[in-house]
Amino acid sequence: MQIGTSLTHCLIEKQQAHPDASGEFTLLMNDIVSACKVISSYVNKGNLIGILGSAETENVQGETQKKLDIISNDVFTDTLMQGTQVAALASEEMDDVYHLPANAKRGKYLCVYDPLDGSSNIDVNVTVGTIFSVLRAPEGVENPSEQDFLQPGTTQVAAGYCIYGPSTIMVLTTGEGVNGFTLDMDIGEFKLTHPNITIPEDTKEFAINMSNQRFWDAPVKRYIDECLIGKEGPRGKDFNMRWVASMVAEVHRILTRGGVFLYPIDSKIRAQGGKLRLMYEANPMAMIVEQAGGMAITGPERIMDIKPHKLHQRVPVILGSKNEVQILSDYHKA
Ligand code: P6P
Repeated sequence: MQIGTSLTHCLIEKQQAHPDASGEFTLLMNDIVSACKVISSYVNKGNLIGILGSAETENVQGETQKKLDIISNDVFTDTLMQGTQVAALASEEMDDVYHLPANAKRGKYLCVYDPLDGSSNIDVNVTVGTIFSVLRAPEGVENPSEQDFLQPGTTQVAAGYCIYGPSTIMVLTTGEGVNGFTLDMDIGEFKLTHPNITIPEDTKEFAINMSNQRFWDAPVKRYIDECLIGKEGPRGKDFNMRWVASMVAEVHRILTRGGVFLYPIDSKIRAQGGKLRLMYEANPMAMIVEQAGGMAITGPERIMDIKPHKLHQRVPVILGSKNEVQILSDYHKA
């Protein structure tokens, strides 16, 4: 596909490449794209329309919700429900599975999403994004249950994110590589700008919240210490560090120029299993990273092999440039 091709054209071309395709997935993707365009518009307007700040409510994570968290969740949920391609929905911002109204037409997919990841940054105008994962719904089930969502990452039909930064960029994989599309806001169209994204296998850049250093387990301590020693040490090169506190921004940087992102288990969050959520942060990002030639693990195991046991389950996340993540994998096995 040529640079500048519209996302709509690319989706239809992909459908045509699968003769048995019904067009339902294309419709679902179109709904996701529409929802992200609306969220992008709200994010870009921010305080101009008084939607920044906290909503004085908490989500299931116990996190204070931003007004834009709720607005983004409503936009994504309503757009997909009305698009008739899903049988149920789940979101970081909703405690339970969202069941469609009794008279609503059901589709053959499930979608689980973080409608505005990194939203703690929204009030300080730092990049945020929407993360989504598409799964198959069970056949003949009117209202899929939480159990129906608890599929390992390897079963994802598609995964993607829309990053609301200096540009709004939709990054998407359906299991055949990763492509990025930039929103041309003058005409409201996403255009192919990043075809066949590939993560460099090596890097000199790591991303971790260093304030948690005293809580880390030995393998992560060892790896970060070696990065900080630099070229005089066993890694033989100096490293740079980044931490945006917005996973979408970190992953997008890694897709663009390489790097390794770590939100590992530590003694402070061990009881809850980790910080990031498996179903709508770790799994979709892991599919994208693997499809771009990178690696995504919890430390001891591949993220996409995990059999989920609850909808808002948290896991440790280490992902990025394959050769660096492999070192961390080896350290967890040592
Ligand atoms: P901390 C945002 O809240 C998020 O879920 C990820 O996007 C981000 O990587 C992480 O949490 C930031 O966590 O502990 O640095 O605020």
